Amino acid sequence: MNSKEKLERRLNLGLHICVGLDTDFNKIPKHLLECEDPIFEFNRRIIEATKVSAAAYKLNLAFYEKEGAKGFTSLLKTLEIIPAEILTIGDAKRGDIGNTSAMYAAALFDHLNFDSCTLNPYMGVDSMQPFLLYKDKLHFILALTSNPGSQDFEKLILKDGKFLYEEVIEKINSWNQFQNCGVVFGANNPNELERSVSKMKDLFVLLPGVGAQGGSLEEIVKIFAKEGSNKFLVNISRAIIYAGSGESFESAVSAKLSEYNLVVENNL
Ligand code: OMP
Repeated sequence: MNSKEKLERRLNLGLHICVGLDTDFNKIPKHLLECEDPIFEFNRRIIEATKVSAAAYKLNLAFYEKEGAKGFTSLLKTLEIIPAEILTIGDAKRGDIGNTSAMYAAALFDHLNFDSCTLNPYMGVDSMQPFLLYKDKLHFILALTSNPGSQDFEKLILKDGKFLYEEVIEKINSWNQFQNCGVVFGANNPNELERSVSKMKDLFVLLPGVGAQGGSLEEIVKIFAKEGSNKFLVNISRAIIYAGSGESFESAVSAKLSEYNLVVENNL
């Protein structure tokens, strides 16, 4: 099963929430700190509590790199226990000159064996190509991000009146010859999403920004439902993984995911 098939299977089951394993050592419940590898143990319990109804898992590499060599071990161990049928996203927003991008791609796909990644398109097509040549993987490329600074460049208006992020979406469509491209679109930009959704119908859309960043899941789902598209994946990290505290935090985590899944179901 390639990455696209993995994702499609879950989306076709009505599962659209990607659990973000952005594990911050300082936020791990105290009773796990005695374990040999608290980050891995926290992730293991989150995965157990969510694997039936998560659409995917996104691991932002920053949270693991921050812990040095130990963090890298936690990352590898976590990837080993994610069920093979669930899409994994390596979020490192890569993109560099071609030969460097080839190394980044090999690290994410050959070594870590992620199913997909996030990419920053600022350096243009040759910085994306080494990734896109991994035809069986999925590549989520930043268009309009969820942070306030998205105004600085992504919202610049080009000579033809288009926003820069709209031009990026056009480019991503032209780079999608192997049907292995996706777009990253901040969930807290519903008006812009409404304008762009029809231009992304051949692309999987990864939407971070619900939960801690305040985006409305309901609004997002309604926009895709109106468009008749189910190619969307909403990433939620902090609001799910830190939903509980204390010894039985897992039950709060699984309840939170069910709550979000219900919002999706009610608005599709
Ligand atoms: P929470 O705000 O805790 O749900 O985490 C959001 C996750 O999505 C983090 O890993 C961010 O790095 C990532 N993200 C954004 O928040 N905004 C974006 O525009 C793009 C991403 C991303 O590429 O995943």
